Amino acid sequence: MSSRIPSSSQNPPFPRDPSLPPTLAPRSPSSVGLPAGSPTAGPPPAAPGTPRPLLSRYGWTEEDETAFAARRQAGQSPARVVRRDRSRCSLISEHGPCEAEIGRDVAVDPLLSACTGDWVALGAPDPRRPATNDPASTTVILEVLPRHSVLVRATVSGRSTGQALAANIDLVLVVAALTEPPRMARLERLLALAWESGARPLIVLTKADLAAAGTAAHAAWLPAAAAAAPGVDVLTVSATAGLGMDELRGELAGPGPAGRSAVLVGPSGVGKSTLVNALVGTDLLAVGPVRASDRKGRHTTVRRELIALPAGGVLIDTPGIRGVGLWGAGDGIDSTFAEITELASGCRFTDCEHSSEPGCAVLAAVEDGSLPSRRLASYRKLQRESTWIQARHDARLAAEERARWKSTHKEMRRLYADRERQGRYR
Ligand SMILES: Nc1nc2c(ncn2[C@@H]2O[C@H](COP(=O)(O)OP(=O)(O)OP(=O)(O)O)[C@@H](O)[C@H]2O)c(=O)[nH]1
Ligand SMILES: [Mg+2]
Ligand SMILES: [Zn+2]
Repeated sequence: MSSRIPSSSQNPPFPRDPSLPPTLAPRSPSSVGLPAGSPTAGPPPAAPGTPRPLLSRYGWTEEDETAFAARRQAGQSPARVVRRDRSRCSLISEHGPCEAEIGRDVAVDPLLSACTGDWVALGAPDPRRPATNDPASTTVILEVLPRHSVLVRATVSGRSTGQALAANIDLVLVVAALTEPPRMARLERLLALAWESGARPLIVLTKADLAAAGTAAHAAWLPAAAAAAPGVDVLTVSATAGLGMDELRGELAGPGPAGRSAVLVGPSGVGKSTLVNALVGTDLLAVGPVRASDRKGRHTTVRRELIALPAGGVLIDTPGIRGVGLWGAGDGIDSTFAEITELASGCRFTDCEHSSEPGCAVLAAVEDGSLPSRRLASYRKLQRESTWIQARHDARLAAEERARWKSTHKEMRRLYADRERQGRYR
């Protein structure tokens, strides 16, 4: 299996030394940005239909390889985005880690442009661009391949567009610390985003060594998580004491040989990077202390980064979120509030808003105490936000469409005026 991977010290076969993060591995000209099939780019590409051994560790499957066949024939090669920095990405290619610029044909929209976890097609740079001495410029990202899932939030800048945070993930680990009181609304918001991504959410409660079973903090969390996230599994872990870590490892390794791709989301200081370090078995990522006064973190992690785990699977660490805006989370909200969606099917009106309509099964459930009114309020709040974001997005699209028409119109008028002038002077 590893026979296809060059075994020089610059290009170690997998499994690599876990202390060597993909992005910090030593690089040589032969491992940096060379298109597949070039004389110094390592072994010749395998026959179409054969997944690359290194890439399969990152989730590349036989089906992906088959779908890539035409691109491979055109001299392109697949790679996964480990980290995105402005106009370039750190990647894992079939020959090891490399870097590449994002090509001009890749969309600039933060929803569609390359993000951590994306699979991309690498190829020769645009012939229109002047050559440089930078080895990373020998290959560019030509295209972002279709995603099977993507975690999206509304952009922080308040522009009415979404921002892709992590792509091609199987699991969203919604992380919270047992040392803090449960915040149901935040949990519900993150779960709505997680469900909307197309991946499965999993709640991970950290720092179990500081709030062991039987303590008040621990006792408050489990019913809270169950109420905020019906049908979502909850794992209680301690990275420092090793509690629950085998279970987490098992979730990430998954049933298949490639393992699962997961992303960590949650506020600063809950121990996301500490979890990665514990799973990798070394201090790969920086971790920061929490403030003694309010136990808040200090936003130690500043980038989204994908890390391969020795026991299988890959994990994307993310900076702690301050606030996260919903983006197109209609179905995600329905999944998060599954019991309300279920009740709503019994409402008299199909478009019931569960506010004051007669024959509303949801209000009846609040009335008889089987549905907490807090839960309905939270559902309505997220619904309103989602509708508002959608309306703003639609308004932006409409404005862009108008602007496009205006400029086409202008262009046409200029064209007719030119023709008329030419006709007159002919
Ligand atoms: N006792 C104990 N402390 C932990 C555990 N996990 C994390 N910590 C501590 O919590 C603090 C924050 O951990 P980080 O891993 O930096 O948290 P983070 O979620 O990555 O934070 P940001 O990068 O700021 O988003 C550090 O002081 C860790 O040592 C744990 O299981 N038990
Ligand atoms: Mg961190
Ligand atoms: Zn209703």
